[in-house]
Amino acid sequence: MATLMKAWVILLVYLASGRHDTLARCKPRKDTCPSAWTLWDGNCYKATPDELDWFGARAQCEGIIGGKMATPKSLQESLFMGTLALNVWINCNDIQQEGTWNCTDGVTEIPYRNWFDNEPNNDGEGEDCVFMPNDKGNWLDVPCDGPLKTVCKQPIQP
Ligand SMILES: [Ca+2]
Ligand SMILES: [Ca+2]
Repeated sequence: MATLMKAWVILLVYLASGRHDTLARCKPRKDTCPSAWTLWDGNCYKATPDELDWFGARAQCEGIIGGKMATPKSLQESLFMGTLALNVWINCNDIQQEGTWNCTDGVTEIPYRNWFDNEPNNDGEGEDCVFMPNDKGNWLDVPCDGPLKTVCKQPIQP
């Protein structure tokens, strides 16, 4: 009984102190990204739930998930994306012209490249899509049929 009283006193002191308000105000703002998206450097990110071919993954970002299939602009962004999902498609292909890589975040062209040694090599019957397989952020060209997840990206909401 004494323990219960003590707990009540501690709770009342806590509530009276206003500390709970302070703690609430110190929480990171979550209203900048939609629920279940992760904020990183001014953009919101979310991994797709399903493993699909490259086109299906891109469509899943633009459809049910929202945002655009991401291409990292830096090693830092690649490593961040690796915390959401390993083994992902990124928004790069050389489908239009063999060897000319079209990399985009769905809005602007991305000049950043991080190929593994001896990649891209358009191996076998041709490899036109880009796979980021590990947490080091290196890229390989592979056939576009996967199936793999991807990471979707969108700007923070105003
Ligand atoms: Ca190719
Ligand atoms: Ca390759």
